[in-house]
Amino acid sequence: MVMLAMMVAWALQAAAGGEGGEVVVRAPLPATPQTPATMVVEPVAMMIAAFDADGDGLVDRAELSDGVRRSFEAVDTAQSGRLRYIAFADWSERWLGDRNALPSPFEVDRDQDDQVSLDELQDHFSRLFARYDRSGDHRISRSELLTYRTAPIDAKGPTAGRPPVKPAPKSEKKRRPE
Ligand SMILES: [Ca+2]
Ligand SMILES: [Ca+2]
Repeated sequence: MVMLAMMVAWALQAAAGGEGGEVVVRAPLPATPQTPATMVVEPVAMMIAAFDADGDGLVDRAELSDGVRRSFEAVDTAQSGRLRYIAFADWSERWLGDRNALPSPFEVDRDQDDQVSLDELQDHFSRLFARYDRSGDHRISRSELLTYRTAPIDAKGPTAGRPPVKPAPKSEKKRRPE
């Protein structure tokens, strides 16, 4: 009984920070200047990065086309060779993270038959490859997949205006008919 009382007393003392101990209250660290997140990765760039099959951190064209084909076949479970727009949205959600991520099916479906074929998808990614491969060494590095944002997100998204050709007009507000 005495032992228990001593233990309780010791526990209370310990909880109080010890005899004569100072209770140190740490203030939050001084606020550091907020730096805007200027390095971002577009959904399609995330997908391309994941195509690196041999783990060298670079994506070459063979890895790209293999990866595109695998992504297509994973969604085209009926092996029809075509994705209707709903199926394309499934493809987008699975590989780009969102049904509305770019590229849109309208961009990819070049012959506008309301279906995206594997060839059309390969063709689109081939053009993306050429755009991302800024150094022209036929491999895409992670640094080439980064996007540096110094301005608000361009509504045109990842497949347009990279790199910016000209400064965007200050205001893109819709003009109302007078
Ligand atoms: Ca690689
Ligand atoms: Ca098509």
